Amino acid sequence: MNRSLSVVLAALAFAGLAQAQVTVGEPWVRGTVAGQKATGAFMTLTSATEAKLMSATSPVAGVVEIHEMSMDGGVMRMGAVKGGLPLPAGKAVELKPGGYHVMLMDLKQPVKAGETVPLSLVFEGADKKPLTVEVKATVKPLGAQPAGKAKEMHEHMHEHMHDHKHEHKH
Ligand SMILES: [Cu+2]
Repeated sequence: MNRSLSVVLAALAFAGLAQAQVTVGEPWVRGTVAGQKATGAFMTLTSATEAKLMSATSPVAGVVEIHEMSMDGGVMRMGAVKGGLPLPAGKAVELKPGGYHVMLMDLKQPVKAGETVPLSLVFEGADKKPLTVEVKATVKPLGAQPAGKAKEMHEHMHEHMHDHKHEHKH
């Protein structure tokens, strides 16, 4: 083996050890109806080493943000997570309705149940190097219970209103 090749291999081995490793469990996206411009993507993130979810992109959305929902004086608010979503080493962090989520905005088309939505998730480990993980999220129907159509619509309207409350700073 010549000298320069062994140097390259050593560098690769080092990069492999230092880079963050993140497992993405059960990614899904909430389905939308015609005219709806925003929805959420949910999943479980587990990083082997301490890391942060910094950003995400998707071909179906013009703008993607990492959001958190919180109660503020009895009012549900959501907004962008500043400085990235922290992922402690070896601990599963759940992105779920009512909590952290990946917000897909400026949707280019409705996303329908049964389809898959590609997402590129960008993480940053302690080494500050970006790590991109590609996932395919399954689209789930808007409301789960088939009996509650009216309720479903009601809930949907609420969500829609929440969507419009986003502070867009383009
Ligand atoms: Cu949101």
